[in-house]
Amino acid sequence: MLTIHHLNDSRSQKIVWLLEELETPYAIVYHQRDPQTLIGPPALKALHPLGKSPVLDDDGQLLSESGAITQYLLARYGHGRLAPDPAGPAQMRFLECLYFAVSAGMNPIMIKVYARAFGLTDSPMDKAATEELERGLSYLDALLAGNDWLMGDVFTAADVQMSFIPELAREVGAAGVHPAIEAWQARLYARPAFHRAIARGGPYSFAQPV
Ligand SMILES: N[C@@H](CCC(=O)N[C@@H](CS)C(=O)NCC(=O)O)C(=O)O
Repeated sequence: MLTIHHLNDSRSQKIVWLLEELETPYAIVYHQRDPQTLIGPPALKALHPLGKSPVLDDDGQLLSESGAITQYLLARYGHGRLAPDPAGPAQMRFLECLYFAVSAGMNPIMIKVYARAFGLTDSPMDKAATEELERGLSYLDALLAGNDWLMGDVFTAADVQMSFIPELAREVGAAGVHPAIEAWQARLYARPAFHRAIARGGPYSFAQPV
């Protein structure tokens, strides 16, 4: 049995969404952020040494890290769906997107989150992070220009994972103007599985569904 440990208003929403796209049965254990600090609750810290959400429980085995969870779900429950042929030409771009969404794409966002928390907004570090984030968003915008989805005309798990980057960029006040990203977001938020995931996962303030 699959269980997802889900923290409100967090990237674990992407895993709930992926599970809805895969139409795989799953249960949710809900965790709530501290309203002041936004930190996850002690139960989440006790669950896994990394103490972060999401955590996937598959028959008692725990997996942290949303990128790893995505790859695991695709390999174990995807049956070829929501991913390109691993031996085909789209695999390089797919892997790049999956990893960018949890590493280089998130790094400047997290720097800006910490800059805000520690009163360092507009510091040289914060400005450097804004520039780096803009470089990533411009790349994403270029990938999407003329395409419905990151892999072209096929929706994949990379679209789900990557959707967090422009959402968080907006949250830290550095989304810029990127028409292809905005058009892609409208397509993402129109997906029935996205709405089912919101219904099950709870309110998600980072998206502005159309
Ligand atoms: N690289 C990890 C990051 C996980 C992460 O930072 N999760 C945040 C929510 S988006 C969290 O658990 N925050 C609560 C806390 O740090 O206590 C992933 O992609 O899963």
